Amino acid sequence: MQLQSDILSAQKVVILRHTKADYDAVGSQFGLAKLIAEKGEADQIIVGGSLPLNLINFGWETSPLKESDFEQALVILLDTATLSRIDFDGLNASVLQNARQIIKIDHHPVKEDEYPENTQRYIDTEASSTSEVLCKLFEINGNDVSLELAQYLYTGIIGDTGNFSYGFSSQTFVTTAQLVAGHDIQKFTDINHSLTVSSLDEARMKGYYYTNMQTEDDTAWIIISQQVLKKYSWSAELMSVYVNLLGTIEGIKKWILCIQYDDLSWRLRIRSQNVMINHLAQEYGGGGHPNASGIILQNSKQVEEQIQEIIEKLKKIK
Ligand SMILES: [Mn+2]
Repeated sequence: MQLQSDILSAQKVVILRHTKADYDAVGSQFGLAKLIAEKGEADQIIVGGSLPLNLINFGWETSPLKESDFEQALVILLDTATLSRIDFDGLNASVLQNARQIIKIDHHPVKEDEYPENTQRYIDTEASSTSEVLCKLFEINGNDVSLELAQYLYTGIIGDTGNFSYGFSSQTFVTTAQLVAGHDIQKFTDINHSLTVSSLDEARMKGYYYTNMQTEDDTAWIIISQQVLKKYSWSAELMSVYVNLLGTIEGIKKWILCIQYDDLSWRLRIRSQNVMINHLAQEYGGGGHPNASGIILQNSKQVEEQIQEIIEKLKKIK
């Protein structure tokens, strides 16, 4: 097929994916880079985008992007429904104007993707993950590729299916079986394990959530001040990663994390299972999606009262 040969014959390739990268974003990105390195002709393969704190220790690496990277390049955009979510590493999407060719590969269904008109799209909404899309597109067989390549794509598949607990089809198993063929299976079970373990510090953060969260009916909340963060030397940013732990308690349908940053301002993250909570965020100058919204409150004498007021209002949302 033309698409595969365009990718494998390109001399200069830039591979990007969405911001707040997850395992599929990064797994498909590095998996494709490795595939091009092993089977393609490129002498320049550029892999960009910042990595979230919880993925940094996973052995992935990206390089800072420059505008000149895009000149005459084949740019491949992975796992990202809309262009505005692409991680250009601080650059503007206008750098795409210098690209020789643009290809989008994804598994998310979307009507309007904002991508440039000349973008070639390959979207397989039946696939569990972009990593699975790549496996199918290139008919990847583990016997013909390195262990490292197979591990990247495997990580993407188990990332988006939560270790095969949702969002997969029978084809996902066929594709995955072919992907791991010929390699020591222990190298893949090691990945399953590494995705479920956390550092001692992270485990203690989660423990803090479970110990200190409060609940009433279907609402859960936790308030974490700078005082607490300083006491344990935790960052507000990393601590916020676990906001959805509040939603893992039986019967909880909406929850809020109120956390204080270094500059003493408060970020309130409101989440819900199926009730709409964004109007509450809007009421306080915040915003977001129906099930995930945020509010920023500057530090003041009234801030604690304000937080309590917001929690009370959240409890009443049905
Ligand atoms: Mn994905």
